[in-house]
Amino acid sequence: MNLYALLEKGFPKNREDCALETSEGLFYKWRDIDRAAAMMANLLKSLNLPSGSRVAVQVEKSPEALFLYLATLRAGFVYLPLNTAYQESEIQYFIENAEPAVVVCSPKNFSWVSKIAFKAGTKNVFTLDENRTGSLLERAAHCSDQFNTVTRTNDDLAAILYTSGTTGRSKGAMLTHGNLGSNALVLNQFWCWKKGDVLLHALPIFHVHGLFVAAHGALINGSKMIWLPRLDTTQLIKYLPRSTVMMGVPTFYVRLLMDPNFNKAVCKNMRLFVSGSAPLLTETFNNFQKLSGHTILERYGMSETVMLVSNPYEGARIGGSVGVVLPGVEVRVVNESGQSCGPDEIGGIEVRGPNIFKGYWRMPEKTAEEFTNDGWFKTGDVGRWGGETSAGKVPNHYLCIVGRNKDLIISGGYNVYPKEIESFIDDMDGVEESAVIGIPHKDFGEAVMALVVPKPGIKLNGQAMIDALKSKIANFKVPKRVEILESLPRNAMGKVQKNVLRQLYST
Ligand code: MLC
Ligand code: AMP
Repeated sequence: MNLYALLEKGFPKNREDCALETSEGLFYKWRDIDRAAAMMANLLKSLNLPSGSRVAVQVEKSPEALFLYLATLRAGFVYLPLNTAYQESEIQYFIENAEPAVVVCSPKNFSWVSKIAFKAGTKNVFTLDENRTGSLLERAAHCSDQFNTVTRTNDDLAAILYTSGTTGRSKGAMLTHGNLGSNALVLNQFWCWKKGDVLLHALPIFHVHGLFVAAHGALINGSKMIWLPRLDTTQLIKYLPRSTVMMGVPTFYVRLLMDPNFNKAVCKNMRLFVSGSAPLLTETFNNFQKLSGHTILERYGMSETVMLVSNPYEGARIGGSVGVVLPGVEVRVVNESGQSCGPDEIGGIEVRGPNIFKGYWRMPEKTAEEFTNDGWFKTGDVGRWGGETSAGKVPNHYLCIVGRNKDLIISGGYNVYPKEIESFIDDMDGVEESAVIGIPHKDFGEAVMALVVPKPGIKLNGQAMIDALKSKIANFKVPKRVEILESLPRNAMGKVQKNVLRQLYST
């Protein structure tokens, strides 16, 4: 079934009800969503695109950006969201790799994005601004507001999400209508979405968390969303009293705790705070419980799988554990010989289920590598069933994430692969070699740090390197700290000892 049709089944009978309220004081009804998605779907249809065409979108968060996503589903094309922080070289890679038939960008980026897109063979480049202007809406305004949602099977592609690669460039995770629909239905039940729920939405909508977990959650339940362009704790505190559900990365909770205006009264109508995308510190979990009276529900998932494991809505939510396996999903923790680990034994996390992606876009070999012979997807995360956390004994059917066997940094919920940053640094003048590591950061959980060795006789300036990187890569990937070293520590095999560096710079 087309995912849009599934979501639409949850829309309230009365399409005059408010579906979306913005911090600018705009109100959108369910009927407005339906009409806007129909007009944009008609525009896409009028372009006579081949089946399976990708619609790549790099725009600021706005209600219209959400409607564009829904229109793409409705018209049966494949949505490809791109982080607004991505810069030229990053966008060039995604467009060349995905070969989208349509690119939608912010008007301010049109000149360089369109150049890249036209060069890569894209025929249609539209603009969309956060203030409801741009050529996409101008063109859609001439289209009919009636559209028969295109039939799609569960196996048809709905979206491609690029996730950074451990070795090379990013890989496009192909998610189907069935992957996303099954997960939306499971979460609707598991988190006990109710009539009258209001979702406070402040996450970006170019990732799984903001788009597929949060927005789908509200849409499939016919629940109103309060739509904030970004995380701003003053705005959260303003709207929390009128909300019942909020989802955020751990930084959301760290920042709320630091705000003197955050208290129990602000949360009086809330029933659920969800955290995910990065580890939630037990300290944040406990302090939030004390200050707000609410127990954060932590869950675990990834771009390739959507949601896998969650603390229960009813039942114990345990700090330091990501909870129990979601209905319909299978999770196993395996040791190096591929055998299932017993309780308290650490191993690689592997998963199976209707929510697991179809594979990486045009990378059959990479896809094959990431699946076991018996069809389990290797997450690259390391965990254990049960065991002890600082909160005490964890039941054996609860999963704890203890680390990653992929060289990945998660900063404020965004993934950064050290190899990518190292290659940018190594290309800079005067650099002999570099090592990029994650160091603890009180706001972002982890922060990117670079250790750089200059070429003989060259003096490098760390701050100048940071400034230069800012114009090349997305800001969240730019190291917060650069240290210049004479050499990098290496083991007997000549491999850089990142664990030694992490220990050295972790305080
Ligand atoms: C912004 N900066 C970051 C950053 N976000 N640096 C490191 N990590 C981040 N996440 C940069 C800014 O550009 C700025 O740089 C400086 O850090 C301070 O910025 P800020 O104004 O404090 O940041 P802010 O705009 O408030 O953004 C922080 C944030 C945001 C945490 C709210 O990053 C965010 O919304 N993260 C959510 C990511 C997310 O949705 N992840 C889900 C992935 S899906 P300078 O140099 O200009 O000072 C997934 C699967 C799953 O993982 O399980 O959900
Ligand atoms: P992404 O590739 O952006 O989808 O990020 C997915 C990764 O985020 C997972 O593989 C985990 O490493 C991490 N992750 C998501 N949720 C959690 C969580 N609750 N605790 C720890 N790590 C998490």
